Amino acid sequence: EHSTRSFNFGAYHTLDTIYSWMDTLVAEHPNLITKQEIGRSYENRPMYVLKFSTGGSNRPAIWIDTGIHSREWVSPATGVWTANKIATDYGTDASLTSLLNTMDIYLLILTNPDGYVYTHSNDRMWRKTRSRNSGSICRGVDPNRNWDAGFGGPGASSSPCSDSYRGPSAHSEIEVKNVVDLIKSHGNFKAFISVHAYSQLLMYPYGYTCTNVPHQAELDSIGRAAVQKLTSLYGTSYKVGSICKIIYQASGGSIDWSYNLGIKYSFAFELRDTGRYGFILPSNQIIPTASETWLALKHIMEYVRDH
Ligand code: ING
Ligand code: ZN
Repeated sequence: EHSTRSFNFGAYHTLDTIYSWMDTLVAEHPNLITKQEIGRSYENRPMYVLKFSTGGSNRPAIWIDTGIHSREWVSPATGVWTANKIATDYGTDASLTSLLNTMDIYLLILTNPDGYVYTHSNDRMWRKTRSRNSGSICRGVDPNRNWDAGFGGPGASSSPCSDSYRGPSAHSEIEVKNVVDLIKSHGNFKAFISVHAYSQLLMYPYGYTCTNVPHQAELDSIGRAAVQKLTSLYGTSYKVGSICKIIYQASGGSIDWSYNLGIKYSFAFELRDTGRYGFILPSNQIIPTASETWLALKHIMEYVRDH
């Protein structure tokens, strides 16, 4: 690809294609976007975060990650579309422009690069990382059960062969540790948004307990307003609630960790659909999914900017 204009946002792409497209996007928007390698995966693939910034130093920032679970292909596909949307709307969309005049956006599109490659080469339904587990022939850890938030509690497995294996210790997965280190060393993230599929949900903490977080009412009302905007585009229905109450108890999740670190505006999306196609969402739904999700993301980001 030699121009982001010729890139097909309505198709699923390999890691190599997404990584080279990122270089094109950065090259076309050098004053807005930089690419930072936050570390390497277990199999030594670089992990690239796109930083959207118009200046300043260590401005308050929004974190968005996609693709933490490798089979949830519409998530990184939405990440790619979203990166392009931010790049093209900056300077024309007044609200996004004002946001980027005071805040930075960090977007990690392929949070689980080894798993993503494996879903293309071996097993389309692979969810976890690809790390070796000592004493087991089964590979991989669920990277959304590996964070230091209720780690080891209910809603995660201690069995390496399980799809929800928590790993031997919190942050054992280098992919998780790389994100933890970046968030902590930056120290000025105001929102942390993790994008999964599928079920059409917008969730806030906690997953490891069904006890309400102190900011439950505020997060719930932000979530409901965000979903109202999402639904306004094509009528897609979403539910809003805490992870534990709306989907299931799950310990060691990323947004519980970010919330407990002090990042109040911590949310997780479950994108389309509700199960008809599930993880194998047809590619003609990528752009509609990303377009409606953008309205919700923008609502959350604008709220964070204004509070
Ligand atoms: N769902 C998420 C999972 O990791 C979730 C739900 C989100 C749990 C955030 C905990 C925190 O199970 C999918 N589809 O992966
Ligand atoms: Zn997931």
